[in-house]
Amino acid sequence: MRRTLLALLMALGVAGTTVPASPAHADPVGTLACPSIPANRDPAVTLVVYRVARAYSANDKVTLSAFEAGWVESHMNNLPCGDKSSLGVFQQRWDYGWGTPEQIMDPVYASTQYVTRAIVCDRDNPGYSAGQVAQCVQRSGFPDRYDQAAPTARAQLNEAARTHAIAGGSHTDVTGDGRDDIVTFTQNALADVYVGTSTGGSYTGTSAKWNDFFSLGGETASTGDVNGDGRDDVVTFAHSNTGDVYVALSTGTSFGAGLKWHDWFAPGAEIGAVGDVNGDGRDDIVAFTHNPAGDVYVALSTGTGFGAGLKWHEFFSPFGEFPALGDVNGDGRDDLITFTQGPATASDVIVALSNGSSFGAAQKWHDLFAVGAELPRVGDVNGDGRDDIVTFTCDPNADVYVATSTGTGFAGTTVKWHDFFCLAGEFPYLGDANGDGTDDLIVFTKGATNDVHVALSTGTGFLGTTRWHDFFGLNGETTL
Ligand SMILES: [Ca+2]
Ligand SMILES: [Ca+2]
Ligand SMILES: [Ca+2]
Ligand SMILES: [Ca+2]
Repeated sequence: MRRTLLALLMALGVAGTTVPASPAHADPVGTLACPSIPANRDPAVTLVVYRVARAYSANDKVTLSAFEAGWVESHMNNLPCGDKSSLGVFQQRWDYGWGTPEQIMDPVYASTQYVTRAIVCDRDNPGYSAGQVAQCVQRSGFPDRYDQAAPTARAQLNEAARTHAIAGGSHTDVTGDGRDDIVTFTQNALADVYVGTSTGGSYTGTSAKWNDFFSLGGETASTGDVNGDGRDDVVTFAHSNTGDVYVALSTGTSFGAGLKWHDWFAPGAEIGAVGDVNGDGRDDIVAFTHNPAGDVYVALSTGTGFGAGLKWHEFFSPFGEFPALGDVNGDGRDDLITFTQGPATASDVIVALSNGSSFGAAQKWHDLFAVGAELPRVGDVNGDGRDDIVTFTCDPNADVYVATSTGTGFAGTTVKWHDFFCLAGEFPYLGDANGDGTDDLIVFTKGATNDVHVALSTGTGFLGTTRWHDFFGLNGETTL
């Protein structure tokens, strides 16, 4: 995409990397009118817009305004063309100071330009509607179109938020002492990574920065032991135009420099995940295309990089489902799990077991779990070596349900293991916080308090909730 655009501009006599301070004349060269605009959104673009807005802590109105503007300008597509010199999802003009054509064609850059300006517009004009904020940034000749797009924009915002929330679980023992720690990625312009290390009864370290430039807005940040030294490392999927995957290895007290371990994996709106699918002790990367094709690709870790991406399954976790990885049968290899997340009549949990070189046939392991908007997670809560499934309602009931793996299915329907954990807006996760071999509940409250609460597993339930950290994982950060 980038090279094509640049070549076109060069052919038209424009140096793609040189931006004049002001338009050379009324009808600048380098214009490519769009023959047509796609009828529907590109989910890769909506996800980036959502993630960038979130990383900058944009409020709901500003985020909605970005979806209204993107829908009106491009139907949420990264257009390499437009009216006059307009380009990209927001149809920004390189000859009016929005950046170089290459920058504008990077959806992360374009979204950052939009969002940072919209935040200022909203702050200066608190009475504005979302559409008026969009107009304040876009300065369109058709100012009313943005608010008219509100219903479409809201639906796409909700869809992107849902996709963004797919994080089934990953190991976070970055010090390698057997206790899972907590990690937060700011994913804003600073792109810092902070760690709170478990003492077994609390997390220590406030502002303990382990890396100062890793995982930008729009990327998927995850964790796992990719080199098999017993310490969990950080991994980020760039998606976007590049499909790069970067790793920063844990030294036990910090994460080293970000290194590119793959240059084309989980591009666009694909879902990236980290787990050891061939059971060699090194975590690998998995990409769910998460589209109607539902393909699943794997790139195995060599200890210093990820090998070629190979298809390990033909149809698993299509769009709308919640994919995850976990060793559900306890053979040391991570398997595929998907939560269909329909209504109560269609909330199945499907598994495909790893044989070390591919994933087998899909099997239904539960037929009523993680209904609708619940947040499912995968982890070994009873310590038998097989990963179980946990779901958080994250609503005023704040219930936590568990179904434990038998090795051939998940047992237990509406079995509540905790009845007050994770409210709306909070982010739940699993990890063995005290290192006793059972995964415990962790929740990042964010909001005004930024607390981290833990409820330890007894193997048959979770104990009362206690605060393990009082300032970790702010709004907009990715916490694991
Ligand atoms: Ca490691
Ligand atoms: Ca492996
Ligand atoms: Ca397995
Ligand atoms: Ca535990």
